[in-house]
Amino acid sequence: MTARYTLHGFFMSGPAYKVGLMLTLCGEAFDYVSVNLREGQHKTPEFLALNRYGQVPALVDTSNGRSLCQSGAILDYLADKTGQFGGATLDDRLRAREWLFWGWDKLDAPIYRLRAWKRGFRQFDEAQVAMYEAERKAALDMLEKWFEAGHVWLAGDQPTIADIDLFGVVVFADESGDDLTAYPAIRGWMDRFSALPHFAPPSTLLPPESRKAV
Ligand SMILES: N[C@@H](CCC(=O)N[C@@H](CS)C(=O)NCC(=O)O)C(=O)O
Repeated sequence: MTARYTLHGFFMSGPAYKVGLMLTLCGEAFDYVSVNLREGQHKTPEFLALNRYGQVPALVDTSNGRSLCQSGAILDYLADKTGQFGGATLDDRLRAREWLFWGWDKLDAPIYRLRAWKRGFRQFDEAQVAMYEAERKAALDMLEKWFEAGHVWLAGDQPTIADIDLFGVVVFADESGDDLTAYPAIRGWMDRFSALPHFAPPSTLLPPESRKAV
């Protein structure tokens, strides 16, 4: 089977998971190419031709030869191409994108960086760790308040790319610090999200090795 999309990612990458999650929730089978960050495969000329920033994920749309990078931009592109998860109304679309930009600013950095620090991939001094821990708490508090207020999803009454994007961060929260016991409303949203058709966790979507679409 020839898949329309090829995702280049790494098995531990949160941003690559977001893209794999979007594809799978949209019912799009995709070929997966494992880019070994530990061996520097993301800095080779071949990979830089796909993603000038030298980062995973990169997504190739074989129907038109486009290679796309930056997970938020890729989610936006896939929403456009599939007609799914973009937001039902203009207000929902705007709200979804507000959450995307907020996420990159406030949520992704502390959670991904603390996770990398805990796994020994990045080194921070005590003051930096304390700063990320405070940022992590502030961002999770913000999300908790949103769902505590009775919102079912982040933008409108259906899941959008905002939910996909932020789920792709919060799913790693327990690896970045305490589990989410103190955040029942976030956990409720995660349960709703995990019950969506075709949902798959990071371990299933991003294997350590490359694989063809099935
Ligand atoms: N803003 C980027 C972040 C991507 C990113 O941080 N990727 C990491 C892996 S999780 C990476 O490739 N790191 C290697 C590097 O930056 O050199 C996106 O959303 O795609």
